[in-house]
This record gives sequence, C-alpha cells and structure tokens, in this order.
Amino acid sequence: MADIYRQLALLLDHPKETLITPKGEENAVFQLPETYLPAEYAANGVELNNRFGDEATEKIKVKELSKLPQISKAMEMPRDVDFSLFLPKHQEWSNEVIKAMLDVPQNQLEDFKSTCAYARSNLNPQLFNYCYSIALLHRPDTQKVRVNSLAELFPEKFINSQVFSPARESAAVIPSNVPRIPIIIPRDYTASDLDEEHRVAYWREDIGINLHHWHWHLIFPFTAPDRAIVAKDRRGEIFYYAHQQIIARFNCERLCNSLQRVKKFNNWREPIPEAYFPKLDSLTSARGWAPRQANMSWQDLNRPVDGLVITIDQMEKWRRNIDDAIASGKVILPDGKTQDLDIDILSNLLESNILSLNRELYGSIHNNGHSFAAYMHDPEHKYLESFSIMGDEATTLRDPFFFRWHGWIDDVFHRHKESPHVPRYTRDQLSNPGVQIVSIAIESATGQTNTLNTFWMTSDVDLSRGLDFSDRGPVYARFTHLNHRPFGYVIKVINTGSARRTTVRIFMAPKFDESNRNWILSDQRKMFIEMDRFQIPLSAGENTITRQSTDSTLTIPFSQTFRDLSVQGSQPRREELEGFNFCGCGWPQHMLVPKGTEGGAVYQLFVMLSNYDFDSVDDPKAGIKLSCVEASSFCGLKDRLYPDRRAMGYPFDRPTNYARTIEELLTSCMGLQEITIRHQNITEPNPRNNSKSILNILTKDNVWLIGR
Ligand SMILES: [Cu+2]
Repeated sequence: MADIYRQLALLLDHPKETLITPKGEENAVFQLPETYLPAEYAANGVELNNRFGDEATEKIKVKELSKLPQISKAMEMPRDVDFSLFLPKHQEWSNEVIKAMLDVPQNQLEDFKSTCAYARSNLNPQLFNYCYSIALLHRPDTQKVRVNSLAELFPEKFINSQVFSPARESAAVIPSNVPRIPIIIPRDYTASDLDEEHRVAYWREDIGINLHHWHWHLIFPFTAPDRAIVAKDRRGEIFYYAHQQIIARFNCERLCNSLQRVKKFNNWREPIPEAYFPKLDSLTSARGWAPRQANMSWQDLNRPVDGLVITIDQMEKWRRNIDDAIASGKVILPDGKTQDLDIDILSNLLESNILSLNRELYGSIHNNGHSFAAYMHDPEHKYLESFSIMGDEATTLRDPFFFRWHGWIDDVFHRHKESPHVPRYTRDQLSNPGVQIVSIAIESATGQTNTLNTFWMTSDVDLSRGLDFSDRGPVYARFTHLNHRPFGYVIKVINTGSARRTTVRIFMAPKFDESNRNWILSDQRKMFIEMDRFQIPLSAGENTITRQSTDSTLTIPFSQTFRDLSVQGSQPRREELEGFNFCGCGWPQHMLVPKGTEGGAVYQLFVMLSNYDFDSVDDPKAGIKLSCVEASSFCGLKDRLYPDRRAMGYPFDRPTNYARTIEELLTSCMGLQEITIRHQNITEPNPRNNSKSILNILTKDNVWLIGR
C-alpha cells in the first residue's frame, strides 16, 4: 500500500513540468497511455516518455481507464495562467475536476491514480494542485499520502523572486550529492523603512502564516461539487473566528511596532494610501505579480474573460442588505420568508460560500472585495494583466490591504454581536461556581517569571521541488522569521465543589492602547488573542495546572507547518508527519507570541476556567485517536464536531451587561496577570536546518546574498 501513497505524492512533484519527465528524488517515470498525453506532446509523447523511462529507477504503471475523466471544461484553462478561486470561471473549472477526483470509488486507488495522472497531464498546474489537494484532504482513502508543503512546490508564492536564478544555478552547477550552500533571503526585501507599513512586513510575509491561511482555505473551501465538503460543523462561525483572530493578532503586532490598529476599509470609493510591491514572480505565467501604487481606488470590474462583471454599486446594494439583516436580526430567504440571523448564517452570507441562504439578495461581498482589490491595476483587462496577490489565498496576507478589507468584514461581525438581537453575557454566564483562580504565572525556559522572550531565527526551505527542469537534489533558501523561547503556564486553582472537568481558556492582549491609555473593554476585547484552550479534570480542593506553550491547541509545530523540511531527501519521514489532512492547518508555533518590544511590551494574560456543563460537545467520534497534533481552535477537527460548544471567542466575542473594563469583567473563575513581552534583536540558526552540516564551511563570502 505504501507504494501507491508515494506514487500519488509524486504527482505533485515539480508541478510545472510535464508529467512525461521523471519525478522525485528517485527519478520515477509515470508510464502514460497515449490518450493521456497533453496535446503539445501528442506527436512524440510516448517516445519521450519511453526515453525518460530508460533512465528511470522506477516505472509507475498508469492504468488506462475505459472512459477518460470528465474534465474537458477545465482543460480549456491555459497552462500559463494563474489560478484564483475568487474567479467564477476558475470555481467552475475546479468543481469539475474535484468532482472527477471524488467520484472514483473509495479504495480504487489505481483508478484514482489514473484519473489524477490524466488531470495532472492535461491541466493548468495551479488548478491541478488546488483540486488534487482538496481531493487528498477529503477522501478517506488518501489520508496517508505525504504531501510537501506548498512553499516547496510553489516557492515563488512565498519567496523573493531574486532567489530563483541563483537556485537554478546552484542546481545546475553543484551535483545533487554535494551539499549546496543555502541562498539567503534578507528579512527586508519588499520595502524600506520609509514605508510605515513595512514595520510589520515580517509578520504579513511570514511563510508559516501564509501557509496556514492557504491550508485553512483548503479545509474550508467556499465552493465544492459535494456540499458536505463545505458544510462542516459551524463552518460560517469558524470563518469569522479564524479571521477575527488574524486581525487581532495583526493589531497586537502593529501596536508593538508603534502603529495604530488597522483602519477598516469602510468607504469603498476612497483611494487606498497603502501601496504594496510584492516582488514575487509567478513561475506559472512567467510574469511578475502586479504591484499597487499608493492612492489607487477600486474600479468597476468588466473582465468577461474571468467571468467577472461587477460594479461597486452592486456591492453597495448587497452591503445595505447585510446592514438590514443585522439591524432586524433576520435574514430574508429566497421565498420571502425570514429566519433569525446568527453568526454562522451571517458569515456564510458575507463570505459568501455555497451555504449562503440567499446569494441573490446578499451577493458575494468578501470574495468580490478580494477581486476588486486584485484588479485595481487593470479592471477592464485592457492590459491583459492578471490579478495581484490579493487574488490568491496563498499570497493575499502579504498585502497590507488584506487587513483593511478583513478589518471591515470583521467589523460587520462585531456589529452583529453588539446588536440588540444578540443577548449580552451576564455575570452568571461567565461564572463557574466553586472554581476560584488563585494565581497565574508564566515560566520561561530563560528562568524569568511572567516574561516572554522573542528573537529572530533563520530556517531553510527546500526549493528544488518547485524548480522546473532543474537537476534533482535539495536547493535551500534561508529565510528569517520571528520565534520565541518556549514557556509554560502555571495556574493555581481552588475547587470548593466536587471533582469535575473544566475548559481552560487562555488569551492575552496589550495592556494599553496605541496612545498608552487604559482600554475600555469594548475595544480591548477585540484585541484579545487566543493562546490556548484545553479541557482538564479538576479534583476537589487545590489544583495546580501546568501547560507548555508547545501544547497549544491553536498551533502546530514547525515541522508540521513546513512538513518534511527537516528531513534529507529520501530518508523516511517521521510517522506523525505522514498525513497531510488537517495536520497542516494550525497556526504556526513560531508565530504564537507577538514580537513585543526591546524595552518590553506590557500585556495582560487572561485565564478562564469555564463551566464544562456548557462547554461539552456530544460527539460520538470523540474517543478516536487523532493521527497528529491537530490545531482545533482555528481549524476544527477532521470529521468531528467543533470541540467546544461555546460561541467561538468566548468570553470576548460579545459585550457583557455589567463590565466596562477587563478588571470589572472578572469573576472568580477568571484571572489576570500582567506580563512583559521582550524582543531580543538577535538571529539564531534553526537547529533543524538541513544544511547545518555545511555551516562550518560557510563564511560571509560564500553565502549567496539576495536583495539589498
Ligand atoms: Cu482567508
């Protein structure tokens, strides 16, 4: 069985090369039936395929299906065009391909391989990658397929375009069995400090955060041929919560860098002062991603070629309908009847995904907003330009405008939560009688109490799988990212009742606002970022709860974000890294803690031990062991109910009827501890770096330096 999983994984290798050429370290060749060859190789493909087969160490038989997979519409998509899910035409194509892949009966993996090999051979590489990833994630029989990180397959979506020329040189000149010197990507390459927004570029452009966001949208696509793929438990609410937390985290990061919180993009006709020059190239289209100058504005879009004809007027009409729904607390259904609005329904309307209760009336605001932002440079296809990075889930977070747009989206959700139709929390709802927090402390590996320490780290990413027509063997790029010293929470509790379970909810937020003043709770609650959430038993009497930062249910370890980065070539990967499924979705552990400041940023750490009677979820599958560390807070659990019955973000998701400040909010099951986040401006190499074996031969002169 292991063989077929490995073969399926090879279909992702070197995604922009034709399937005729060898794949993987082991030079495996897929033996394609004549009917599977792409048009451009129809004349000599079999011959070429055979020729490569002579050099191959492995020949992979591809069964000829009696009927070719039904993907003819998707085959119309040119190969050298970038793929965006926000485009109606691309959605239609991807639905056709995903359907063909999911329609293969379970455990008929040879048929599945054949279907996908045909698709791989005949489709645009990005379209194939997206559809195939969705199929691998959602088919029960493919959960063990090992998939490389998207940053390795399409490194150009994550990494400075200047890296690729030296990377190709390295692959061509240095034999694959000789260690290759990593190519260094500087921390600052997209702008200078003259651009204020650049102060938080390290966060927006973090490879792990962008991988997380892309993976999140693979698990929660807004459209799919099979409704069940979209209709996961609390699908709408999780879209709201995961993005709300991204905005809150970004705002924390901004405050650490003396920037104001994000200004929501409220007036859609107003020029956008934030410019962005991504400095990424698309290797698919062999073009650079379009930059955005300062003060550009949204324009009506008239791009029939993308199925995108839409005006700002139309967007504003939908927006008024959403406003009406929030004001009345009711959503109008297509038959004119109404239904009570809740966060799940609102989120589905706003995104909008196929679960939207009335797409005619409420339109598709979030998705089209991405498109308006992505085409400001060529709204009418006059210059034959493609979308900007705002149009791709793997790149959109790099752009400061993402946060302005999602700041507005987030505000809509908050307005609903603050409306009279959502009852405010009472003290009772935030209490847990008998449970009293006595003290909270953070203990760091550094020996300090109540201090978190951040610093810079350099890590390697292997570009070779994404380099077309290059010699095999790893080619590393070395990037710099934020990291923190591991730490632990120590929470002392007295339980005057009998033994019981509780949910421990850990959040934190800056103690002061951007003007150094104390917050009012209605603002500060939107700044609280979740750090961890877990359930534990409490015995009667005194309890001491200890918990490590690396156990957070928000995050996945570095090795899961980047998958097999730390393992050389063909060396067998660790068992727990095998599954691709949900395992890659969590927030990256290295970005758990905001950067803080060198002088020390003052934060408030908040802990709540809530009443389990109202937290517990009755899930029949709850006992089944998970295949890897799964980060349930933002990503849920595969095939299960969301493991917490409370509103996501509880207790900060809505106002209370009694508190104006965080101190007034506290009941005895809550606690607050002042902490300091200190940033040390030093850079350490990641001990996992592949190329550490050659570190001793590295000097300043023989490192490839890219950029300024
Ligand atoms: Cu998103």
